[in-house]
Amino acid sequence: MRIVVLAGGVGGARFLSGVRAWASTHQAATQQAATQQAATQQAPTPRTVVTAIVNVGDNVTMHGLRICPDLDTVMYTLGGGNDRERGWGRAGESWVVKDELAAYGGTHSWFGLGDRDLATHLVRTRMLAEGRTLSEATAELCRRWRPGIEMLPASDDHFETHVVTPEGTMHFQEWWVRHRGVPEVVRFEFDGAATATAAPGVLAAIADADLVLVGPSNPVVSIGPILAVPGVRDAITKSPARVVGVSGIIGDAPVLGMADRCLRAVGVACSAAGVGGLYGARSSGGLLDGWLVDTVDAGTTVEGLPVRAMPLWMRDDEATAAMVAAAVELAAR
Ligand code: GDP
Ligand code: FO1
Ligand code: CA
Repeated sequence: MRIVVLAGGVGGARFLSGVRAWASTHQAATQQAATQQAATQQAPTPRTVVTAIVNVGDNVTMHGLRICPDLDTVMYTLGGGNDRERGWGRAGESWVVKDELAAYGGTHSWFGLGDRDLATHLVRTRMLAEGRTLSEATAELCRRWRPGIEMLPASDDHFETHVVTPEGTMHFQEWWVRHRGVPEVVRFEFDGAATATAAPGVLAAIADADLVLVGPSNPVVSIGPILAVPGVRDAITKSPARVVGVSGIIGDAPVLGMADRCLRAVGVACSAAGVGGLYGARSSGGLLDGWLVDTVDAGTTVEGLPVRAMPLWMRDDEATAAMVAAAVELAAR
């Protein structure tokens, strides 16, 4: 079974951890079934493969270093090296370089680059300067972290989320981290989206998938930029795979982050119904074949879309794997 997951940072990473857990259980069950059938004993057991297509819109250059927050969050989380409280960055981090930069009165001291995290950006930036692609740099970094899934940046090309505010346009990180998401958002722009192409393997993974999962990541600034990479949305709508989405909004609020502010900016209600409607039913030109909402949102309807309610709090891998199992069931309907 081939599963493709669209993912942003913290929410995407937690969801992927549960997908990986579900896949490992599913693989073991498939293996057991195969060995019980003497006739198929010789044939190789089909593998359960998980491919994450990760948002690159948050990527930013600071101090000449290329920083990819969502890729790193997914990589550190699945590799067991993330800071669980902050969600982003490394566990056991120290901040000597950040303090030293601040002592110089650095212009970018509002962005917290930890000492351990810096090594990742140094390796990536060196590879990019040598002419390697972001996909290649990501694969190299994953040789250390062994996330247990295939991690693909949505695009290797220049692609950045910018925020248009009444005071001017700024990078997404400047809006969210430097200005704490306070400036009013006129609109989000995906700089580079017109000419970017999907990274190697992205469109093929979607075309070959049995199931595409749209994680509970921020629909506007995590999933939105992935779908804005030319060819990606089209590949999903044309894929023979079923497409099931998971709501990151429970009740009338996101579990964490700024999705409420982002949804307001695009005129969509901050609710499971609002986000389900934004993605839309594939049967009527949208993206999804099924939509998972939390039990508090039971009764949610989205035109043309089967909706199932179940607990959507990703407390641990077990709870998240149960969400994945429900998505698989919904896809089989
Ligand atoms: P970011 O890039 O770090 O902002 O992370 P993502 O975009 O991948 O994920 C953020 C989204 O994940 C937010 O809208 C959250 O509401 C959602 N999220 C985080 N934890 C949970 C959870 O336990 N359950 C659900 N359903 N959504 C969650
Ligand atoms: N988020 C913050 O709120 N403050 C920071 O100083 C900060 C630094 C940072 C450094 C590396 C990295 O990979 C992520 C970092 N983040 C920080 C998170 C980043 O802004 C994320 O893109 C957002 O949380 C939304 O995805
Ligand atoms: Ca993000």
